[in-house]
Amino acid sequence: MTGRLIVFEGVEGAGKSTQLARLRARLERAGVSCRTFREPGGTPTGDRIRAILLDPGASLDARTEALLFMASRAELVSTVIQPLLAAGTVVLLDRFFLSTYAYQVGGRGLPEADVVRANHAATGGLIPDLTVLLGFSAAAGLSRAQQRGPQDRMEQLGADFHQRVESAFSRFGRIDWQASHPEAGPIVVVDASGTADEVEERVSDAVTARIPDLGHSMTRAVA
Ligand code: T5A
Repeated sequence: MTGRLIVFEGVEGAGKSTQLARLRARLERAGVSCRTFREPGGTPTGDRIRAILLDPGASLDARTEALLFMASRAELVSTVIQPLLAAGTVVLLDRFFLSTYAYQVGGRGLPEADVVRANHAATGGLIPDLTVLLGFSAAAGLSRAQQRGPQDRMEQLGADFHQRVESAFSRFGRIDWQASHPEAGPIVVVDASGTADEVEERVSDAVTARIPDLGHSMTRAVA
């Protein structure tokens, strides 16, 4: 089995963490070696950057914010993800650079070309094998996230900001957008409405269709 990078993306509260954990459980039942990480974070330095980025009391310029997300990413990619992929591990990642495109370009309005260039420096050109983009409404996702307790700095940014983020994620699902952004790799949009069990089945089907060897492993484990 070769290493694979599978990314989960979507608006706040879309169910990324829930579905990532469920896919990991399915893969591990199938005997697939698998690790999970989230952005920002995943390394000691990244976790400190995460604390700054999500601190509701922090005031950050939009460019500072974008570069901090990318600094966390650079550390995670070079010290953790690349070695794991080289060792043949399947890496499941909760958010990657499509989040920067959605939040800092779509939401904040930073110039896309600048962000794409800086992001390339952060990732070293690493392209996910598959991005599972959970399609969900920002309003419904925020309401789920709010039920968990106090809002973090990004959640506090208001309905208009999060609507722009949702619109950006919708664009990323389009074939023409993907054709003009080859650095993003293959993206599959999965409807994230319904129960967690229903979404899990859709995610599993999508991964099986796009990465057949992983799908066959999961199917053999169920049979
Ligand atoms: N960000 C991140 C940027 O601005 N730029 C970047 O480059 C990057 C990488 C990260 C923040 O940083 C921003 C985006 C974010 O604002 P985070 O806490 O990691 O912060 O944020 P989220 O990824 O949004 O985490 P959430 O936990 O809010 O969302 P998830 O992971 O999508 O949702 P999940 O699975 O935790 O589920 C949320 C709740 O809904 C329930 C769960 O049990 C949970 O309570 N749930 C369901 N309920 C009913 N039906 C279902 N199908 C359900 N699925 C889950």
